Amino acid sequence: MINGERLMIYSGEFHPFRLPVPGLWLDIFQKIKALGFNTVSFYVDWALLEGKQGDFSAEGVFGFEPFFKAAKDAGIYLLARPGPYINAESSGGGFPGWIQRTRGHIRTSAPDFLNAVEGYISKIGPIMAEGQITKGGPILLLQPENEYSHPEDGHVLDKAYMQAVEDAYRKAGIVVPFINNDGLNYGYFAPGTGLGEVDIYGHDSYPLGFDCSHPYNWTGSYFPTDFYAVHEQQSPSTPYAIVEFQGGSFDPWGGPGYDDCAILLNNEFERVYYKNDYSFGVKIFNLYMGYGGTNWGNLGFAVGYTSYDYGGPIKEDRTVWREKYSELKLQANFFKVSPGYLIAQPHNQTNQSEYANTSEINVTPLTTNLTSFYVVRHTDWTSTATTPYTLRVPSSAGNLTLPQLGGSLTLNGRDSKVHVIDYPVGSHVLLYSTAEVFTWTSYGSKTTVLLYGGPGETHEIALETDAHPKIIEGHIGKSKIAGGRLTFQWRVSDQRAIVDIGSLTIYLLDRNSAYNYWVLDLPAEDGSRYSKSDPVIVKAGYLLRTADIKTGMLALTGDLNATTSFEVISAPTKVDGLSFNGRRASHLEESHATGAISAVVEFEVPKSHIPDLLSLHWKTVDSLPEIQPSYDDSKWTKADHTYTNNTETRNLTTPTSLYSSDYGYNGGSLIYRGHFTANGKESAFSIQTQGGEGYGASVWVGEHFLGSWIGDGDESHFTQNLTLPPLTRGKPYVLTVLIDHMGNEESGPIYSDTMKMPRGILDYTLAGRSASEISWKVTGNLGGEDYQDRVRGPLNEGAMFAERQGWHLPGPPTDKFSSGSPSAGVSNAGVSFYFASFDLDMPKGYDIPLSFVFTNSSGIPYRSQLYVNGYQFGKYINHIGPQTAFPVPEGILNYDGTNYIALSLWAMNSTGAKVEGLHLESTALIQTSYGPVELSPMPAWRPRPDAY
Ligand code: IPT
Repeated sequence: MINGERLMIYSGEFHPFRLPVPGLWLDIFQKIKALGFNTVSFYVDWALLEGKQGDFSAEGVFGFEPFFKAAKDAGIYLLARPGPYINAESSGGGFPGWIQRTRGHIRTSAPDFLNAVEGYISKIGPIMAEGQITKGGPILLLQPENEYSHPEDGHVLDKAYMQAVEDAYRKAGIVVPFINNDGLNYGYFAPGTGLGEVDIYGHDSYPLGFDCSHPYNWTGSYFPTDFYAVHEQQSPSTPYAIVEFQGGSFDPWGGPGYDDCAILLNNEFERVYYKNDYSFGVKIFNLYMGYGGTNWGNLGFAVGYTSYDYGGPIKEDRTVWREKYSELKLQANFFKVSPGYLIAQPHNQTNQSEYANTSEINVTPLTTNLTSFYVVRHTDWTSTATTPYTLRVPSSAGNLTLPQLGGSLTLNGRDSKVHVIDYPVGSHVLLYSTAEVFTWTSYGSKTTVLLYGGPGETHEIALETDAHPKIIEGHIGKSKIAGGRLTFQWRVSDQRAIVDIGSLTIYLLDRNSAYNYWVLDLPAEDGSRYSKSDPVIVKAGYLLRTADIKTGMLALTGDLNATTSFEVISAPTKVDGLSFNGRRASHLEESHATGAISAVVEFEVPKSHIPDLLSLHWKTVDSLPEIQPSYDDSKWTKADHTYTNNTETRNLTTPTSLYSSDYGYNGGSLIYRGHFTANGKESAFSIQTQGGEGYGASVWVGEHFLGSWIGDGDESHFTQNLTLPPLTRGKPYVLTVLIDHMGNEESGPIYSDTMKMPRGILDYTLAGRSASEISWKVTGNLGGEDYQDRVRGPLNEGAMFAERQGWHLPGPPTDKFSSGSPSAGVSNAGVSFYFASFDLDMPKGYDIPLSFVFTNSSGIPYRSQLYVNGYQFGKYINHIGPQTAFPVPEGILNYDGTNYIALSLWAMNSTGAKVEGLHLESTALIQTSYGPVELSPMPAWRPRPDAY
């Protein structure tokens, strides 16, 4: 119950830290709200807030107050998931790199780890507490930890740790219920289980897994059939909650790409798998992800690349034209108007042959004293067959075989339906509808119902009435009026039909047309968009965001991608005027038949100019001065610790630790310098490095390039056996090792401590010499955990010279640099940086998302980082991929001013590399009410006197 109202929590996941533009948060919330969802679930990434232990900061793009405000403005509740652990394909699963230095097992009550956790919660807890609904904020629920479920073999869960996390949140002022996210329905921490128990039990489920390379293949997936039965055993007193259900998938380095994930987890997946979840009576339902976003600035874990599009309903560029977005609108709206669902008794999925006339069809009922819901799917849920069936179900009018007027229903391929029996709509009751209910409204004496079906399907409804049907538009098929009951059939086509039956108006739509209808809450009197008040239904096009009615004028806001005809289908009060995005529609039509008003809104193609990147005036600098004899590393960190705490995943095998986190370097890239004096007999150098999946490493002795491990996307560590050139006896030499740090691993299984897998040099041998004869220095980002850029956070910068100088920031001192384009590139192994700036003057009133696109015909091994106004928004690996297009949101890009880009080019073999093609591309042209988008803070370059 929320403020006295019983709600199904219908939620999508969205991570503000993956869209570092607070000015766009409302955009995402509105796009989720427009689906009929009421909630968003979000993680907090500890690693971005406490880059150094005790130095916590949640300001600017990492702030929460604007996130809470945007949620409230949209009328969205929040489920807060602040960790400490989140997983989430984030570096370290959300644990800061310095956690690698704790001695005890992570995710246990080991004192130094718990101390770190309590320190964090003492900071994040009060921030979350301020956002709770009890203080007028949007937060309804809080999830402590995440999937605290999988102990390593030979261990048990440390329940005292879970309890300590909860205690810390309560101490910080959290009063809303705790919900957990069990890593499948194991029943851990359900109410009544003692230490660590939560208020509401919940679990996650990803039945199709995370391999998008066979996007049409559903076999091998698991298909849950017992979720409700298990829930009744585990947590009968709490609403059934799936805290993460699969909404897409992540994709690894070298993977097939997110468009394939969007196919694997498409609208058909939503229909079959989500409806299966409804058959279990799920009441708290969160889809992971609703909007994925971007792993900008090294925040991701090693396995994943920059895009976190996730194949979700809202694409990374914030567009909403994936069909899976529209499908969700049909489903979520149904539950908004079906309160019976919340009290319905789910039935067992087995033994359901009694309801359908064929065993190919599985039917699961949910029943109440009045209404029942029948969830229909193929028994073989992967089936693509077209299966005719009839349904035999009990009703208030006795047992019925549907359809009643002959013929059969059909299930077309990967589909699932919810058929309703004795379903109230206003003061009417549908005896049944085989077509699915999208929504209905009831105002005064008039009730409007929207039903939909798949193309070509036959559907049938019946209701008790004496009224004769009046066809207002289109046509229907067979009908029958007898004994006070009206029954009629129709065949679904893209020609809609409208039927009046007394005070009831029924719209018969095909699914594709239904996608164009929007159900919008009107604000309550106090302006709140949490309004449970009566919505308007409007047929429009691409997106509607908000609706208001004042003195007969319906004011809509939203987005268009084409000239669109608007039609007001239902409104609680009389509407005789219409405005869209503040402009009044001049030519209103009023339908004689329905009384609905309509208007056409023109899409106007704006003038816009997108600069040609490669023809900009580029400047370049060498960014590997470290290999030059004159280079001075006296300010570097000495890698001289003979001891490390970090022995969970391997024992230290070098004389001093060369683990980057032991020296405070936790992301981006790493450079090591190993000093030794030659005896002239060294012939081979072998070195084992570890940077995480997708990483690579290059090694020099002096200026002489020894070789690279270019990486293959899979290996997280590698041993290079390198041949040395003749060295001169008695002469000092420096080995320079550049390692890509791809982010830390996650730490799912408890006691595995995989997050502690070190980054840097694991081991080395200089043939004929003892290891201790090399003395090492190390650097990562300038300052390490005392990071320089407080605005863009602790992980945005790496070890490269130009980064340490801060030249990736806006306005670098390019007058000192030479001219040179990334398309010319370099002819040796090494690192160069390229700088350019350009102005944008994008038209107001439009959303024109832009991507930076690399085009290369060669597979030459190189790595590139793209900085836009100082934010690292791309890590491109030419020979691994798959990502070539890097969306950068407005707000990071200045659409009305100057933009600075910096590009690193790490050529990994001795013949060099070049960026053959790089261009800016717009991925959509949308006329919108949204904007202007406030720029994220983007402080410019200032000299860094301590940089080396
Ligand atoms: C689940 C995590 O809770 C979530 O953070 C994310 O990592 C997701 O997986 C995959 O995208 S864990 C579940 C797959 C066992």
